[in-house]
Parts: sequence; structure tokens; C-alpha cells
Amino acid sequence: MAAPLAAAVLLVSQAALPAPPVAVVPRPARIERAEGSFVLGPTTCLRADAGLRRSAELLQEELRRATGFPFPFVEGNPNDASSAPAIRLRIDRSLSSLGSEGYRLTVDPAGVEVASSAPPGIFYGVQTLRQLLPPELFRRTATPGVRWEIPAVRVEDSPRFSWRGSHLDVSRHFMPKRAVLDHLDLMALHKLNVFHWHLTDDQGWRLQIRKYPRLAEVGAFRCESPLGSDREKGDGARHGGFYTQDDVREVVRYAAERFITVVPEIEMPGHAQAILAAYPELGNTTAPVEVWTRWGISERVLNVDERTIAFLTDVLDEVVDLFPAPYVHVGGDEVPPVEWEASPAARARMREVGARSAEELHSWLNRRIGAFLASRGRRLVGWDEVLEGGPPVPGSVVMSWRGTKGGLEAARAGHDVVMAPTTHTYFDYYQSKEPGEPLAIGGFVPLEKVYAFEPVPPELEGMESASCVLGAQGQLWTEYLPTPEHVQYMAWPRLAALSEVVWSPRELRDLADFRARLAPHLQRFDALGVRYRRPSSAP
Ligand code: TNX
Repeated sequence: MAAPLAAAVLLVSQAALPAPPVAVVPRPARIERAEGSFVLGPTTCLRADAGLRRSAELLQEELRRATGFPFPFVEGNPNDASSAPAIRLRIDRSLSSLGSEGYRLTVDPAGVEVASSAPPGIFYGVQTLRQLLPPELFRRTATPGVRWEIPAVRVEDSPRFSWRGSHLDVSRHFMPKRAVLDHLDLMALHKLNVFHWHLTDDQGWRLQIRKYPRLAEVGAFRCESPLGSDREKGDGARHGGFYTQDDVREVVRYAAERFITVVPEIEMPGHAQAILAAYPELGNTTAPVEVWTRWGISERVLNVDERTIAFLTDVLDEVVDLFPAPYVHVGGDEVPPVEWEASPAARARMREVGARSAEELHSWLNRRIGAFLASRGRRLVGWDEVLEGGPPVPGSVVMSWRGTKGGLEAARAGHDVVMAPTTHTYFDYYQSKEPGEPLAIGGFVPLEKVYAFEPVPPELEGMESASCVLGAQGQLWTEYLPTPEHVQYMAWPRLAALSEVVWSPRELRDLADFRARLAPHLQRFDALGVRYRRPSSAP
């Protein structure tokens, strides 16, 4: 694009102005500054190829809101060089070497072009573009007096990993749908593409299931929660909530518009006390059971009768109907063997299936469920315990949370792996040792530690099995995160650091550079009203 004369003149007159900062998070693989800038104005229009309409509309809505300019769509051949200044979104098959998520973004004084071989790349190019604009872009009304200047750049970018995840536990504390949608928006801004939705646990079942209405009616509410860090005392306050199937469909569609896959987690056979409160016949004993009012690991687990397996597959049938993702997470972590070892029925089941221990029985259950999911065209995802007691169903994905050891072992055995170790990716852990930090579950995962995380273990470097590491994700367990604001405080900016770990080339990772970009990035959070934690040592 050649600079029209007017723009060139403007360039000269701008020479004295400080250049707008270029601070994109996650850091693009290649970004070069060029001379000058493009300034949005009342005549700027939008051009988008067919098939990019929704991405173009999302951009249009935001630009209109923030600038007050109309940004009309101009149809027609996107290659025809019209004189109107434009932001152009264009499919360009010649960029296929960047992959479907890669893009090229060119800003020069005549306009903006986002090009990619596929729609996801266009979306990510737009995310970069948003961050090249002044932070007032992220306000909900127009800010008078802002100069909507975009520095001239040429960006070529594509992600390092395909699984760039954010996990959110909505069981320990229910998060309203609004908060989930807000979280998806923030994920999109950081080019994160997998939302791992932890929907069920001992303390609450959050998903309407038509065949088993008591799961939501009974399982979604508990009579109280633990009081602060006190293990004995309760707060006496009823807590709960669930998502209707219509809510879920909305969230899934909202995510899909932002190229985010929603992976639901339905925990079994442990972390299932809320199921037992609703349907006690699925348990191992007749002892009364309620939706749990304490944190920790409950010994109450599901039994492994055929009737229970039928219940689970019925539930999963509704789940696969709601979630088009190729993956379903079935938990599998922290299953105390106490009840199975004491239960004559469970012991008989062990003999019947040839399991020599509770661990092997659990592995047998995983394979049954994994085979069922495969029959529905889905892959099982499980926490790294699924490696114990026997091999998981081929095609399973292992989520390595107790360090990266399980992930390493799984990758060596040829399973795909997502790294989610407590050491670097548990964002329910403390992020600072400063006094006044709100109560957290424990641990210490400061921003720098997240930033330093390397998803590929050194043992796999240069090996073929390194490609089994699909990526990594940050965990937001909510025992001590009672509100959406508190979730944001724990998530940001640590999740921004993680976005760089999973998106940017490894050799470009540079903490000082990240910190320098974080300062302007936090202004975006300020404009959005995100309740992030301001890093103490940030400039
Ligand atoms: C361990 S990670 C759990 C969760 C807790 C979390 C708290 C995992 C698979 N299980 O149930 O919420 O620690 O940090």
C-alpha cells in the first residue's frame, strides 16, 4: 500500500510526536516497526472476505463503541484498490505456511490489512491489532479527544502450541454466566484457545442434565462453605447455582465465535459427592450424604455397578450433545480407595474384571468410559492419575498436574499431553508474599515463575515425542476464590504470562521485555475494568 500524499504530509508533521508504544501480549513471532502510522477516522471502512463476517462484526462493534465512527462494511472485491482508508480482513492461501492460526498484519499510512490462510488466523491478527490501538479502545463508550493512531508495523505470527488453555472451577464457587463470558473475552485477547470448564465436584454440580434433574436441583446447592481457612467452621450461608443447557449452548457459541474450544470436565468416580447427594444409590454405602460443605478430598466416591456406568454414559450423552469439542475431561484425580476396598460389591466387581486393586478398578472404569466416549467421536482427557493401574484408552489426553512427570511418562508412551503442573500453573496459589495478600489455598506461583515455565520437559527436547505436548494451561481452582473479581485478581496478569509461554517462540521469551510490555497492557485491563493484581516490581 502506497502512502497517499496527505498521509505523507501528516507523517512529517508527526515526527515530533512520541511514537505510540507497540506492546503486544503474547509477543508476536515477528514484529517490525515501520515509518508512520494509520489513524482511524470517520471515513475509515471495513472490508472482509466472505466467511470472516463474524470476526469483522466483532471488530466493528468494538471500534464503533470506542471511537464513535461508523466503520461501514464495504463489500466488493477485497483486492480492488479503492481510495477509502480501510481495515481489511483477507484470506490469503499463500500464507498457509503460517498455519490456520497464523497471520500477517500490515499497518501502513494507507490502511490496515490482516491476512491469513484461515479464519482463526484472521481473528488472532485482529487481537494484535486491538493491542496496537490506544487503551481507550477497551472502554464501553467513546472517549473524546483520543487520537486513534496505529503505529505502522509488519507482523508475522503463529502460535507455538495448539492447546493454550485456561481452566476455571465453577463448582467450589459458582461463577455466573456473565463472569464466564467476560473470562472468554479476556482469553481471546490473549490468543488462548481452550476453556477447560470444571463443572462438577464434591461441592456442587453446575450443569443441567435433562435425564437426571436432581443433579442440578439438589447437587447444585450446598448449605454452607468453610469459613476462611478454618477447617472446622462453616459460614452458615447457602451457596450454589447451575447453568441451564441453553446457558451452556450460549457459552459454547460465544467461545466458538472467539475460536475458543470449551472442554467440559465431569469428574468421576471421585470428586463426585454432589452426585451422591442427588442420587445416593450411585454410592458405596447407605450412610447419608450431602453436597460437601468442606474443601479437600472426600472419601465418598461413585460405585462401579453397571447402573452407575449407565448413569454416567447417559450424562455424557447429554454432555457431548452440548459440547462439540473433540475432548471430554472426566477428571479421575484423587480417588481414595477406602470405600471400594470396604465394599463387597466393589470387591466382587474387581474379581469379575480382573482388577487386583482399587487403582486397577479405576483404570478399568476409565477404559470403559474412554471407549464410550470414542464411540461418540470424543477423546477422553484425564488428570495424570489416569496413567495408574493400567494404560488409558488409546487417544486419551493426559493432563499433568503433579509436576510434569506424568506428562513426560505419557508422552513417552505416545499419549498427547497438556501440562498443568501445580509448580507453575496453579493460579489459586499465592502470587506474592507481601502482607495483605488475600487468603489463598497455599503454594507460591509468582508471575516470574509462570513466565519461566517450559511445557516441553528437557528429556523430550529434540525427540519426536515432544510433539505429544499439545500445550499448557493455567488452573483457577476456586475454594478460596469466592467471586468473579477474586478470580480476576488471581488470573491476571499471570494468565497473560502463560499466554506468552504457549504462544510465543521460546527464544523470544524475555522477562524484562515482558515486564515492559505489561505496563501498557495493564492500561488495557484498567479500561476494561479487570480486577487484576498490579505486579509489585513492574515498572
Ligand atoms: C488439587 S488438581 C485438585 C483440586 C483442588 C486443587 C487445589 C486436581 C486434579 N485436583 O481438586 O481444587 O488441588 O489447588
